[in-house]
Amino acid sequence: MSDPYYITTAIHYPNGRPHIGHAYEMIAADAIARFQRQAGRDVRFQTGTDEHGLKMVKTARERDVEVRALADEMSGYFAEMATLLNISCDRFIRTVEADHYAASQALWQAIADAGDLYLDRYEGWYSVRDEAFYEEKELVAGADGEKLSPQGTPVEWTAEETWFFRLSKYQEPLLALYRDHPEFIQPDSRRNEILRFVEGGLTDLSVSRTSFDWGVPVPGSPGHVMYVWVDALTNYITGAGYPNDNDAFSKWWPADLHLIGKDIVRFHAVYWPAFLMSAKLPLPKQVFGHGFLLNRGEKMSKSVGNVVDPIELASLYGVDALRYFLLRDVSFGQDGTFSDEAIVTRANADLSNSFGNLAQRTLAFIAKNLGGVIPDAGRGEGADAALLAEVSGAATDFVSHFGDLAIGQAIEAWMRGVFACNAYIDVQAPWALRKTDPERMNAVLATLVRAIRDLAIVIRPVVPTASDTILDFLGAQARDHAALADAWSAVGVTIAPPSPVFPRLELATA
Ligand code: ME8
Repeated sequence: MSDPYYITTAIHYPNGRPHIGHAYEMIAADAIARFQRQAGRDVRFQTGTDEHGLKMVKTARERDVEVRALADEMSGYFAEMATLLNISCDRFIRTVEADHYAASQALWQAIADAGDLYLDRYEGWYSVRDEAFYEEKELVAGADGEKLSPQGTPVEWTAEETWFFRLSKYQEPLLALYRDHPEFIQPDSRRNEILRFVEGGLTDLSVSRTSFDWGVPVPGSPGHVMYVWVDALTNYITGAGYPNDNDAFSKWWPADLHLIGKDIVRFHAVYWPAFLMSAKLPLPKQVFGHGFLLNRGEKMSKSVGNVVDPIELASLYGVDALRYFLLRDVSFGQDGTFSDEAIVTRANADLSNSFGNLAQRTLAFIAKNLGGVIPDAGRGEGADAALLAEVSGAATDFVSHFGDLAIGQAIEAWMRGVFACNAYIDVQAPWALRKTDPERMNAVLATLVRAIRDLAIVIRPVVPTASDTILDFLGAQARDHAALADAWSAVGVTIAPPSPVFPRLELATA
């Protein structure tokens, strides 16, 4: 039976090449998508690029290229990055695509039909970098006394005729949503921020632009294009088949999870549900605002020159090591810091020295001493059952923490299983048993093979390539969580001499 699970990332502005923050979000969403697939869910996973708006227009102007050419080029880098990082998305959406225009216009029409749009003159502060309007009271003063957005970006005074959305009408329904569904905005710290913002009162939102034309045309209103956030948010329903594919839409919508960064929670937790309420469409089940990645504790910015290219990091240290580091060391939901040293230290400690070494020495031992044939369990002892129980407990804890999006904790639980295996192998010393008690040696090896298989299945959403390599060595077919409870044994499977799956990393020097 199909049990759909629809997960999305934010769609990224292709006004420059992707940076490590974009990679982080895709990797986290990918691990969640893979986890849900292994848990037996029918998963749809969408990521992509958000190509309209003034920010794109201005960047194109600065570079003296056509906006569409800029979008095509940069979007290509994001798609390339997704492939390189092993992102298992079902659709990489671009907001310039025809079905996305159709979905945006249909949503607009539904909101208009609800009587929630009116024409007026907009005057106020706008940040092109954030593509956001701010009220005077939200602005902060910069170093030279200039006005800045609460995100620290420049703002400019804008005045034009635009369509307005009656956001104020949705203040109470939104507060009721947050109250009745505390899980709607997570983590709780972000929920509190949004609660305070909405309790402070909502003003109607300017949702079209007339000063430029790089956007989705407003139906029946020549000269107006949609405010970029209206069409951007709509990407989530475009990908689910809105408005024409009813089967797909009823299967995938509402989304289970919008995974986004903390700077854009307001758009997802206030504007988006309000648009959907107005159009009488179901609301997503959860918006999760992850933290920001900092380079050695510092915010990354072009002017500081500390923006890191994720492709370069992946090519230096490997995709799996990078994925593992980001998901293990950054407490999911909070800001986290990275450095080459931290990546190398973590990957070597957990992957090379612990899990990799466990798999390598067990499989190489079987290859060398048993002609690669995985032995029968032979004479089992209490220690064997105890180890398998510990590994099974670690797997259960992993699944439960991961399900709650406590990803770092989930990985810690998995490491407990790895440590238990390494302690067991040292105590049981199969290399000594080879001469003194080969039957007992067989039992130890069979136990280890079973434990390694289960640990490889569990960590697979995080390090998919390495886990599959280990499982291939073992001739293990099933890779779903259901397999953890089966009676699998690899008795009689012949393994080739393995090569290290997690090579020891050296710090790259600039
Ligand atoms: O905001 N660490 O696009 P974007 C972690 N197009 N995440 C980061 C980050 C960092 N240092 N920097 C950015 C947009 N992000 C809109 C979204 S969705 C309908 C439209 C995250 O390219 C950021 O929080 O500026 C966001 O979730 C994503 O990268 C894309 O950011």
